[in-house]
Amino acid sequence: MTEIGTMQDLEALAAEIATAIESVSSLEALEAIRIDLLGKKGRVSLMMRELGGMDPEARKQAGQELNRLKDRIATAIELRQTLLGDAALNDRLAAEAVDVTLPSRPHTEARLHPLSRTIEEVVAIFAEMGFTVAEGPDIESDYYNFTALNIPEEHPARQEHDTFYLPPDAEGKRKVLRTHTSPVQVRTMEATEPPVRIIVPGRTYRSDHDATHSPMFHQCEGLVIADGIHMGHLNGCLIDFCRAFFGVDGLPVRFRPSYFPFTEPSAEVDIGCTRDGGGLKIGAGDDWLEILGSGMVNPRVLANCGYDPEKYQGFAFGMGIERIAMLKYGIPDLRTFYDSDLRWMRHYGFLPFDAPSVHAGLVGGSS
Ligand code: 2U9
Repeated sequence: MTEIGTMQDLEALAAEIATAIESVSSLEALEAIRIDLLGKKGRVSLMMRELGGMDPEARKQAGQELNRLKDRIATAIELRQTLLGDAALNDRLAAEAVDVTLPSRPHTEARLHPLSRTIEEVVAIFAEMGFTVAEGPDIESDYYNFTALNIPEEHPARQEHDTFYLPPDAEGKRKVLRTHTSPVQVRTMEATEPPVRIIVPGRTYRSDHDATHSPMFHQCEGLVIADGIHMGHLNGCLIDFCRAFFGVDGLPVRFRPSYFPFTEPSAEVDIGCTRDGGGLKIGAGDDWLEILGSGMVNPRVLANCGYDPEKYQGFAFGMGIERIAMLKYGIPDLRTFYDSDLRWMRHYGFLPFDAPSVHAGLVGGSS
């Protein structure tokens, strides 16, 4: 067993330790010194353990001395730790200095396509009126795309739709790329009981390609069915929609008689505008611009879908998304929607977190 040294020995030890601590130049080396002295098997800890074998008077004296030594060592280590820590931080700050004169990183924020934005806007307006969104397949049977909608074989509307047909299956039946989103309404009616209040945005296909037609385009259709629905409901709903979509409170809206096999009577919906020279101004003037097709659902279609036409009535409408997006955002050429041109997207695109809000004639409007 080692003897605890005299007070002079402890003083000498303290001085030696102080020198060692002051001359150490890294935090790691300082930690090694701390373990060597104060760790479980450290020199001072071992000396403390020897106190147990001493007589009480000597133990008291040596204990005080050792505790003082321990405190001095701990204080010296702490002081050195702070100094070395500060120095290390200063070194890092000097090495990692930010050069504020460097040019910024290139701007890579994405944009939302105007078609996606327009669909979001249309859906937001109808959602406010209590509609829910319904979707269905792009590839459809002849029945859902035509027959159920009162467009039988040899009906001239079949030619007007310029349909893309898929190769015939084993039974000789040819599926089609849907020419409108109406099959989704048929499927919804088959699957649910009235009341129905749905909006159906989606891709549609017609074999047509020029400055104002694309073989793939987007439609948004709507359907409302319940007991007692009449043309006044169609009127109010579509006037509110036009005013909210174009953001003009008193926007003139007119209903012009038309024909669709799936609605009877049918009406096309125009909004007031002015055309001066090449320009178009929506909202006022003595000219009209077609926006939507609409009508009361043909009783034959109700019956085809399993609803009793004596009990339920409804209205339906449809619009071309490209067309209303071009009008609202002043996009002159339909074909540019599908060019994937980033400069065009930077110009016509939308910031993705700028969600559409419903305005004019609905929430927050003054009408
Ligand atoms: C069911 C019953 C009725 C949907 C309707 C229109 C009028 C219409 C066109 C607008 C421009 C298509 O994109 S466009 O070429 N659509 O005019 N669509 S009523 O009527 C339905 C649909 C489903 C069961």
